Amino acid sequence: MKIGIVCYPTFGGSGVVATELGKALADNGHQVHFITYSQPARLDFFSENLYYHEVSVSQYPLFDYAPYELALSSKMVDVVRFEKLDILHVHYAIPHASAAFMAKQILATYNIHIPVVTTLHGTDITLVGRDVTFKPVVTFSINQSDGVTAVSEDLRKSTYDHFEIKKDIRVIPNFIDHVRFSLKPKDHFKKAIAPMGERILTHTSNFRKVKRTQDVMHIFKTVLEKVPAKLLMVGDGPERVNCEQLCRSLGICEHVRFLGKQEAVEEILSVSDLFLMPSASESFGLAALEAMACKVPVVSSNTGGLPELNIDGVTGFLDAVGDVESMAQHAIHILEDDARLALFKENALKRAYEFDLNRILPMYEAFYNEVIELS
Ligand code: GMT
Repeated sequence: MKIGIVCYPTFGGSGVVATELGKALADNGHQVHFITYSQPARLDFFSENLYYHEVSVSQYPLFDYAPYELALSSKMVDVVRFEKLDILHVHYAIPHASAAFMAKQILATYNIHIPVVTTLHGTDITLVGRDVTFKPVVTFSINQSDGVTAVSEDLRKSTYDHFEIKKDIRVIPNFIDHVRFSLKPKDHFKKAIAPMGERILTHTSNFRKVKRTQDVMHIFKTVLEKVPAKLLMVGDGPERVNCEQLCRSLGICEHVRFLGKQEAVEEILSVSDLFLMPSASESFGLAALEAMACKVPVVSSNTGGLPELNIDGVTGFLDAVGDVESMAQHAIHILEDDARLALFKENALKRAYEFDLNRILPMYEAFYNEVIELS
């Protein structure tokens, strides 16, 4: 198949899933064309089946806001026509699904039919998409897509609950490439971070409000009272500065390292004993799956799609959003006993294998074929 993939080329979950999917499809012999405004973060190598088309928006003094969506539609038209694509797969509804609708209409004037698959990732439905400024367009463009997928049952339900959707939504969960995300021998790094054999807790995110990064600080402070530990905060974003300040006022800074954005997350996860994800909303929780694939149990909130990934009492624990006391007690329960920790680690890895790339990739391929046949 010749597949066009449209996504945000950033470190965000939807961009990561889109990029990893494209790479895996290319490895499986498909020709994959990425259409984005800059090179996707994890697409910095050559492969004969991978193509990258940059969307550039002309600046003009008249524009306070340059019309990116129009430039994107035009680029989709161009790539579909000249590369003879079989299908367009857009990740994150805003503005990709409506830009694809526009491209599809234009292509029809050239007698070209291009099926469009939209994958809903989370905040495009749960946060941004629900905003009245976007809702009518999001609803329309989802209904106009030839196929729609969501990354969890919960996101599927939430889409039906909050939008008037007539289309079937297929659940295809996030996946993990165990070749990249696996326990790596990084003992020297572990020693440097935790010289006295302290437990290492990790949080990775884009430090947006929805991630409740300050909860991570409160949880860690309570853990520290019972278990010698270190905390690694990976990533960057608007809440980082508040988090750093809280860390200082809680007096725990000597045990906390803010590492900023990191490429080799799997190496940091490889030295970790526990992953914290106290998010206010999380459609799936890809970062938690990445941790589990590196044999790291997860203490998370019980919101959104997290209960579909993290099994309470088995791969970690699930607590109500904001219940930092319970999250801390669960973290201590896992960390204070070597044998218990080892069991949780095994369980986390076993569960991660249920989301192995090789199990999920065929779901997308089958869905593309279905959509092409029916549209
Ligand atoms: O979590 C983020 O802030 C990034 C966001 C995105 O859209 O890029 O991630 C969403 O999509 C991921 C991939 O499908 C999911 O694993 C994340 O759970 C989801 N984030 C939220 O729902 C908050």
